Formats: sequence, C-alpha cells, structure tokens
Amino acid sequence: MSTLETEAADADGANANADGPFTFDDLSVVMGTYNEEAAVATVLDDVERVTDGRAEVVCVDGSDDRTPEIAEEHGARVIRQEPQGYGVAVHAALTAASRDVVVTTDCDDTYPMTALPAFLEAVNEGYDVVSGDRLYHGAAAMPAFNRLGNHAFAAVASVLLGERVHDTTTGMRAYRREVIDEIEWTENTGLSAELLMRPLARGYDVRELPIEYAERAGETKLDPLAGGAEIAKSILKVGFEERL
Ligand SMILES: Nc1nc2c(ncn2[C@@H]2O[C@H](COP(=O)(O)OP(=O)(O)OP(=O)(O)O)[C@@H](O)[C@H]2O)c(=O)[nH]1
Ligand SMILES: [Mg+2]
Repeated sequence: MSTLETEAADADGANANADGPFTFDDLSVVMGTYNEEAAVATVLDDVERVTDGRAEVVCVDGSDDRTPEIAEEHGARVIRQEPQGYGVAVHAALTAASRDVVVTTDCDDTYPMTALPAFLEAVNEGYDVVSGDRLYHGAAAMPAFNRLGNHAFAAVASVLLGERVHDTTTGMRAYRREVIDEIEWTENTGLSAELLMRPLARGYDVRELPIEYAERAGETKLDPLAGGAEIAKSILKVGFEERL
C-alpha cells in the first residue's frame, strides 16, 4: 500500500510507467451493469474511496432502471448496449478500458473493492492475470447450488488445463492490457472461465488471490441451470481448443 501511495504522489502523468510499477492511475475497473440500482452506488463509491478517485470506471449497461444515471453521477463512463448476456457486456467493457491494468467486477456488491490494491500489487510483482478466488474462504454467502457448481467447474477446468485452478467463474480479476488484446475471446456466459483458461494454457503468469465474497444486492441476472450449462459448455470447448 505505502509503495503505491508514494509512487502515486510522484507520478506526474497518467500511464507514465508503461511497464510498471502501476498505480491507480493505470487502472480501469470495468463491469457489465443490468438493472443494478440496488448496488451500483455502493460499488462505485467503494472504487472511488479505495483508489482515491483515480481509477477509470467503465460500465457497459443494458438496464431499463436508473443504473446508468447513477453510474454517471458517480463518475463512471457508461456505454449503452442492448442486454445480450454477461460476456458480451464484459467484453465490450474490457475493450473500452483505456488503462494498462484492467480489473473486472460484478456490479452487485459481492466483490471486495478493498482488495484492489492487492490485485495491483500482484500485477506489479509480474503476474499477467490475478484471479479472485472466492472459494478459498468458503464463500458462505454464495447459494449452495452455485458453490457446488463452481467447485465442479474448477475441477473440470483443472483436468483440461493440467494445472489446479480453484475458482474458474469468478467475476473479479486483474489483467495486463496485453492479455486482453492478444487473445481472441469467444464466449458469452462462459467468458469468465475463458478469461482464466486461455491465458493459463498459453503460458501467461496467472495467480489466484483469495478474496471474500458477499451476498448479492439486488436480483441475479443469471439463471443457475441455463447459465451453468452454458458455462460448462464453454469450459469444455475452451479446454479442448487450447489443448490442440
Ligand atoms: N450490460 C449487461 N450486463 C449484464 C448482463 N448480464 C449480466 N450483466 C451484469 O454482469 C454482472 C454479473 O451478473 P450476475 O447477475 O451478478 O451473475 P452472477 O454473478 O453469475 O450471479 P450472482 O451470483 O447472482 O451474482 C452483473 O453486474 C450484471 O448486472 C447483460 O446482458 N448486459
Ligand atoms: Mg454477481
């Protein structure tokens, strides 16, 4: 933390350190937002507080409630998009991000924005992808069905990758911008798993970082059965593609 703060004080231009160490001035926090009125203000306030208002925030929004207005009031760049699923929104948000380090999150107050400094620190240690592992601490706030499914997804992905991964479907990760730019992304609901699996299979430096996971504010946008089936399909598809 103190290193980040010192460097931030010295930095006299955004993105001045193209090769790191990165500061909050090099950080974009991006998310899909779909009727997240119950959570959006809290999530964006947390990002602002933790990063001293220095991170860029991008919301790709498909809402028909006041989410986009609230997001703009809280300083986010809002890109409107017809709702087409999680991955379509997050892919657009990743592409729109302008900084060297990009963190994804859900806009539902489940992920700890207080962990942003730890994610940035891990990127500064040299990791290309830092993946928030919700299951490490037990994820008591996660519905039991989802928890079971997420353990199963990680087990299958681990077999396909030949490397143990613990949480393949987490929504909170940090990526060096090159990782996003250098890989072609194909999945929608399964994008989160793809965003971990392809970099790992291609030799990027990936680490999982244990994070706390909180109960969701507002309604879920994912049908556990249909969404779960799509994610399973993506894990198998991406796993086999990367083995070829
Ligand atoms: N723009 C846009 N955002 C979406 C769409 N589907 C989901 N999202 C957003 O993507 C994030 C993830 O969706 P969630 O409903 O949290 O899905 P989940 O995390 O698998 O399910 P929970 O465990 O209930 O949180 C949230 O911020 C949603 O608002 C969509 O079609 N368009
Ligand atoms: Mg969520």
